[in-house]
Amino acid sequence: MERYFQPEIETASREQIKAWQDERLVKQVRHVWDNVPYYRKKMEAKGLTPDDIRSTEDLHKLPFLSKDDLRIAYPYGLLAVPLKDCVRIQSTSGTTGKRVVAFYTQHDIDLWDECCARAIVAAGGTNEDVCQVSYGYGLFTGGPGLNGGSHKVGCLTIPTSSGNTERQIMFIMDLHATILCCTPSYAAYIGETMKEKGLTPDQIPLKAGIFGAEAWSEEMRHDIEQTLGIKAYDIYGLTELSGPGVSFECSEQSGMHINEDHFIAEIIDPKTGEVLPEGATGELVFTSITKEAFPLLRYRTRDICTLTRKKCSCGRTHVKMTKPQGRSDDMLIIRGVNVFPSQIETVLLNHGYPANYQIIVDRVNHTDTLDVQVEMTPEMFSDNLGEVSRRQKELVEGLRSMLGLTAKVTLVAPKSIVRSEGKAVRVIDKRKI
Ligand code: DLL
Repeated sequence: MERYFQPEIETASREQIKAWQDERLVKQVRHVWDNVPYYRKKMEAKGLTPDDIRSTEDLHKLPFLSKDDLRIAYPYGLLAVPLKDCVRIQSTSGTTGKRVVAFYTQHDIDLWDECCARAIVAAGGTNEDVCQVSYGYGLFTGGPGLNGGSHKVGCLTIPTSSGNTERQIMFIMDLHATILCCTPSYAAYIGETMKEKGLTPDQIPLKAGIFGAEAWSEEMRHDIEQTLGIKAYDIYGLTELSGPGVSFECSEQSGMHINEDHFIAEIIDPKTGEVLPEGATGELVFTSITKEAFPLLRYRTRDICTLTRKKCSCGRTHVKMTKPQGRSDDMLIIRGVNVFPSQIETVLLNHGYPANYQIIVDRVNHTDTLDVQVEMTPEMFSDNLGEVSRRQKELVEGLRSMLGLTAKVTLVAPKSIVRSEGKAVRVIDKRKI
């Protein structure tokens, strides 16, 4: 039977969810107008006052916020409460420029922990579970977020943080960890290392994994589930909105429920900013309606995905988002063709390769080059050059039919691509350097 952390919220009627959103949005806009001069100026520039926002139907009138705004307002410019009311910051590295610094009141942390608790319960967690949190702790939100959620559920929490894989495995085995929380690339690495030690899925006490913070494909999910003998659940979030737990997967494992009592989601056309209808693919935009310290209105995530309100078999009524299919700013344009790293990953996994690869893009004689370095499994590794060349050709063909582009494929020895204990570095774009 499906269990919920907060059943009255997670299975509330659509009317109830809309009523919460309407009321909280109006209150939040007033809070931001009164306390954040930066945002007030942006509203004034559009000729808006809080009176113009009476319900979620008026949301589209508000200006967007982007990472650039966060940079300009760094560090305190978007803070909406006195500093004495804040108890924590978390931070994330931007691709360029200043780090993002997000602030929390104690109330903000409590709500964030609840969002993560919902994810853990959706993955089958109860107070009988032993939950190992192998996301990084510190400024990164992964460790603190899942740690807080695990406490709320009442799991025995093992705060290993990331790294030291031998010790991770020792704790999983010795303390009988049943839930593992980390990035999917680290989960794959832990699984690979356990396999090398001769541990079979039935010897591993884990039953579920809560993996997010980076893109991962269905094929990678399948591999991790097989190696560790678990069910692997996706979790999504971003520092600007709190951290992990903005949305999470349920037993249906087909998209992530957005915690709509805290976040209003919209999909927009990334080029024009126009709001797109349900079912359309575009950039995800969030408005946080319960955050006190760092409320963001219409924040552009750059993540590309689709929303659906189709009834979910788990009983939750909150809207679902697909796995982000890429980022509008991470999309590579190679010889004029849009390429998402996830497409390349899908081809590799479909051909039986592990998700250990690196994509190197360069420009030689004014032409873009795409070099995909792929690690072989120990079983594939061979001295037979003919065999290696056959495999390479097969992948070049697979990539051509997925991308419509010719890539160079280099097969490399097992374990020769550096492993990540946090988010994996998949793309090296030398054109920008
Ligand atoms: O990655 C928060 C998090 C921690 C989520 C642990 C899940 C688990 P940031 O470092 O600010 O926060 O990065 C946010 O990571 O805009 C997405 O592009 C990407 N991302 C997060 N979760 C997923 C996911 C955390 N499940 C950025 N699938 C977001 C794909 C994800 N991409």
